[in-house]
Amino acid sequence: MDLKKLRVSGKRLQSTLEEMAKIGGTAGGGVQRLTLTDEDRQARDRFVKWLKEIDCEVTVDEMGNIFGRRPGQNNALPPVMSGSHIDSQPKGGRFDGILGVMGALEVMRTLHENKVQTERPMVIVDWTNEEGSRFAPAMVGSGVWAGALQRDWVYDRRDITGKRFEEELIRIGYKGTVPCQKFPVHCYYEFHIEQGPMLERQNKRIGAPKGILCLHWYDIYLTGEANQVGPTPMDGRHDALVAAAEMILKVRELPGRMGGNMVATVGEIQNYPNSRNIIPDRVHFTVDIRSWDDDLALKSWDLLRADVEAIAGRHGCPAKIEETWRVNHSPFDEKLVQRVTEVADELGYSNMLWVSGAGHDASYANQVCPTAMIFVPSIGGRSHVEIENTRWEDCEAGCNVLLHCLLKAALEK
Ligand code: HGY
Ligand code: MN
Ligand code: MN
Repeated sequence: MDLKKLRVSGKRLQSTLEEMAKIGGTAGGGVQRLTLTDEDRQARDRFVKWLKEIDCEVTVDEMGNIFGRRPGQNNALPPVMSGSHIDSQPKGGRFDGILGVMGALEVMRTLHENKVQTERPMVIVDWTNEEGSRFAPAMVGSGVWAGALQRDWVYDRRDITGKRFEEELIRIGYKGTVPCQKFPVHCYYEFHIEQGPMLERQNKRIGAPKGILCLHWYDIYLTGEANQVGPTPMDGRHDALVAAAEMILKVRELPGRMGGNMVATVGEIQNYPNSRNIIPDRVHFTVDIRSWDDDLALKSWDLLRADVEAIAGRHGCPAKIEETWRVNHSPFDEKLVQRVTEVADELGYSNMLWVSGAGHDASYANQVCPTAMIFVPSIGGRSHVEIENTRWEDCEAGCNVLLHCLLKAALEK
């Protein structure tokens, strides 16, 4: 058969995604499939069932990463790998992560039904806890696999209710026995929505990111002094929430102070005791800094840290600062990136080079093997929201690019 003519089934990809969107589906049309919850388990079980239907050998490692392996003619060769994540944000979208896992599944289904024999074995992966929303930090499954994060440190992470990562992994039945450690991989492609406005603005169907920004995550804990709001004079208060508010504005000003080329965000905050007639005495908030320039990001943190300490001192609210997690910016393999644009051209899809502001497991895969990603447009540039949406024809187009990028790689001796 002329493999160049091979195409995925857009209809089957759509129905697979629609079926997955029902697991943890929210009233607002998004999904809530937080990592290591029952919804995550249900989706994992469904994925494993589908892998077995196409005769993939399924393994689960000690971080709960699920690998589905399709043999090639020469199984001694390192495999070609593709995947993403099944977990979602608390009120996330129906495409973030799951498109990459179901897209890779659709590629394997297409090869299976056409009895395509590849030279190399092929592996699909669902990485555990890419989002880092329930258990911080993000991308821990791929991070431990790549040797960048320590398994036991991740095992001890707790969610906001105090539940421990390892116990939740055991509870959903996905703490596998296979050691979570890197193995030789020929190359890794990740298919994902852009999660930004650029492809739509430029009217391009396929994005080929040259890499991913660095992601630096910090946690700041402030301790003030609670008291009755009425009798307590304004001066002399140790109001942790006011201190936090001043710090949060410093985060917002940071990119401007650094001359741009970075973003900085406070996305999460807890305020205690959070009662309208008690001066807050404890606040926790997060800081997310991203840039293509790792040093700029680090310099910006030095500035911000000094601001936090000065404001904390002024309000008499001592700050405990956790430098929680850093992953460097990840420039992808140029030849693999070029293959994305070449395949898109061959298939007649408009395309452009880009850079990913969103973090992905590809950041860690890139530390182990040649890596690249394939983007499709996010309608309105929205993501991490229930209205996250991508046109089905774009999902199909991106999946066809994934099919032929993986096929070219899997036919390499
Ligand atoms: O934070 C990110 O960009 C990804 O969604 N984990
Ligand atoms: Mn994602
Ligand atoms: Mn995400």
